[in-house]
Amino acid sequence: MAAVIVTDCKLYRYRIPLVCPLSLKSETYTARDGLILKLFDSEGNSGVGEIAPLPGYSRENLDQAEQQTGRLLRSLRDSRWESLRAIDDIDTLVSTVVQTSITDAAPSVEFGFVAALWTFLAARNGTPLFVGSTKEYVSINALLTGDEDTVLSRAANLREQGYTCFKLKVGGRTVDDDVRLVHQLRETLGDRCDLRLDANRAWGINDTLSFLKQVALCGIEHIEEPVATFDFLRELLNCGRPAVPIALDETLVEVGSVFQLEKLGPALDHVSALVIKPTLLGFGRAHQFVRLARERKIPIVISSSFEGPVGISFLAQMAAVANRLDVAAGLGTLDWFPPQCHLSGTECGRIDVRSVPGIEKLDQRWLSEVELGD
Ligand code: OSB
Ligand code: MG
Repeated sequence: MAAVIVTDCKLYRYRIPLVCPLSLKSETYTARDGLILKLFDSEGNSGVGEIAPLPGYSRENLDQAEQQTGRLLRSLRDSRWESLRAIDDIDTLVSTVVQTSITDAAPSVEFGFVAALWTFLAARNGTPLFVGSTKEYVSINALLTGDEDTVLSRAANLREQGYTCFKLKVGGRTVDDDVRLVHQLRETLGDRCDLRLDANRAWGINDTLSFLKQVALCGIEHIEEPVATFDFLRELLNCGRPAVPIALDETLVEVGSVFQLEKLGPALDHVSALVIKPTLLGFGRAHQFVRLARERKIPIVISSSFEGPVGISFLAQMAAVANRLDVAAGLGTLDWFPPQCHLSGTECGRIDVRSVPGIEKLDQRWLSEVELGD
């Protein structure tokens, strides 16, 4: 097999207008900005990856990501991609990437590079992206945000369309209002749908215990990140099995490694799911958390950071192989994007993973090529 696999690359900036405003931490956005990386060989094979730091969540901003990507591409071009030889499985890909400077890049940059390399290799070898994946579809949860009326009417509509898993953001109202909304939502959904909650670390221990007790009979699959700090989390999990199963999301980004997470000690036994966001963690660290979850038989929820269709379709492929059973992925965020960006199946609560759509999902007018220089 030839040692040099990539002969050319292109980098694009995109700005995709959103169909409804996206409120993140302190700001509201009407468009999503990011980068698309494309790799080519001389035989016409190509791979594509998305690099889209999320404002308020990623430590790197888009300008930094773009500069890092340009530097990496130039240094890899100089080494003529010698370090990236024939790679045929995910562990080899990860360990090969670790030998390059890609591994030191910001998480969103590393994730986009791995996706581009991985889709490139699959195209060149004519193999499916993740060999061993037998699923045709991955279920996704609908994300419910906004005021009570919006939440309840959207939930009813999406349930009609075929969604069977829903995730409600809590923590932005009083505890009493959140409790009431969860009960109303359960009534709207009936008892055949899965319902997840996400508090994004809104509460202290007392509010959390009070909330969990009051929704304990609502059949909640899990609640992400109820408490504000790692120490509170350990304390909560050490109170015994919580009234509602607990899932970790921000904690994984904060601790950054399996080693640090294991400092939860026996409290880790009371964690019911890991929500894994590869754009925020980087692919390598996401992969480590996937392995930990598999070892411990904890369900894995591969989740988005509001990537566009290129990023989401790669994440859906990851979700298809992460769990043995179908665990709904947190990939319902294309609802914020124009219909052209939607992936096949998303209209009824799942993503078709038999094909991996690429850059053709993006309108030319949203793209501008970045000059890479010498
Ligand atoms: O709080 O889980 C979150 C997206 C970006 C940043 C933070 C979060 C999210 C999501 C993604 O909720 C969608 C999902 O997990 O269903
Ligand atoms: Mg979350």
